[in-house]
Amino acid sequence: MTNLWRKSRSRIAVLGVATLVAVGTAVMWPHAASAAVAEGLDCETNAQQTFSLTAGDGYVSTPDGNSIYMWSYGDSKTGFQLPGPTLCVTSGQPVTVILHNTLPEATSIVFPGQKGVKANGNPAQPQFDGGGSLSSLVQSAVAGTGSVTYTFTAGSPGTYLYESGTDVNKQVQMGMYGALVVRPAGHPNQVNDRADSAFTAGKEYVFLLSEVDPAVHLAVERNQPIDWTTYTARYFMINGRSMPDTLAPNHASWLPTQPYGALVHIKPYDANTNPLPATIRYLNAGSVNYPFHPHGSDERVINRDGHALAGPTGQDLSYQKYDLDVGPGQTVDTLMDWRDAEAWNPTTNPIPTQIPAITDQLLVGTDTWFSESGYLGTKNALPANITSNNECGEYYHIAHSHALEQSTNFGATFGGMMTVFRIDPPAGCTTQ
Ligand SMILES: [Cu+2]
Repeated sequence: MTNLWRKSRSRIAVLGVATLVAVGTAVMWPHAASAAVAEGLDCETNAQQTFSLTAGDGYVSTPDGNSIYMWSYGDSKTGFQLPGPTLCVTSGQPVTVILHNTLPEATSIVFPGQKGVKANGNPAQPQFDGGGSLSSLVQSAVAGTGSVTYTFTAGSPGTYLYESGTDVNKQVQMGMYGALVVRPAGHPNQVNDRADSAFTAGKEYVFLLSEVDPAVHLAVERNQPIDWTTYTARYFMINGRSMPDTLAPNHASWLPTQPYGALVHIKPYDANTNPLPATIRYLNAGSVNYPFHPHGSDERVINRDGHALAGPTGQDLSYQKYDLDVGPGQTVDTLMDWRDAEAWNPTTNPIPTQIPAITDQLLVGTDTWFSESGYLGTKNALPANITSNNECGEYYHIAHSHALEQSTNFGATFGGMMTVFRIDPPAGCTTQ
């Protein structure tokens, strides 16, 4: 993944992310540590659809050097991670989630959108204390050593949050959330039961969006009261990472508790060689809307909150959208392809591009931060001993929250809820 990472940050450098350049040039990026999936959705799955999660605490890092105390659902075998594992199941099949609690207070899991959830065999339902006040939206596991087993039959195909149902404001802010992907039975490479929701196998991405007010986390870490009247989110995350960490591969060794990257990597549509789109599944675990968009192209919204956008007799109600408003608690599933492949063809779009004079190029070591092509075109000759940032003619588009304060790291632009979409040439990239 070294080249991918280096090339990704190169394009961002063009956009003026000075801190990213500084970080990138100072470090030799190691390869991902034995990652099963280096890019895109990294499912936790098994034939029994039985998962063991441990609610616990740990730290995540932010690109500005901060370290944030968090709570999360870790895989019981591998420990704390943010967000919780992405659980992939098949619609109509039974699911079991065993929650172990190591936190200093009771916690639980709610599965919004799933029907007939049971907790230790009883219907999942709100809990009240002796005074009649709501204590939890669902049966919880007691502090320290408690456990509870949730069971349900996976509902309609799509994407769902799972998150804490206990002291929700605090615990979800602290990081108690994850993604649940429900696949249509017999069609693992469709988003829903409709044939037109098919995507290219492996070109599947989850963007779990969230935010952090570090003051809340510091108060919890120090066992002090939380002052919600001053709540101000300072970090904005995709899959528990902020830009530029969003570009690093899954299981990057330097982000040991933040295993999921958020770089989308696709090829242009081609009727013969690449007829299917990629799918990107958005989830909002935060408290405000996240208006997310990639530059350069729309996405097709095909599912909301785990339901296909279809009329009563199967009419296709999906729609093309540039700016995806993902509301708190909502999920939005999209298809993304790239249709202007003609621009790649130098015989039909022979726009010449010139490499600037060497003195006009920003050179760092043997890298150049200049893309040397203004369109999705062929690769031009480069000066000797120079590594370009589109070595095979690939291209990068930024993708981010258009509420621009959400594209910052503690106020420093650019960062936060931001990543890139990488588009490879139709023939693919042999160098990466
Ligand atoms: Cu934008």
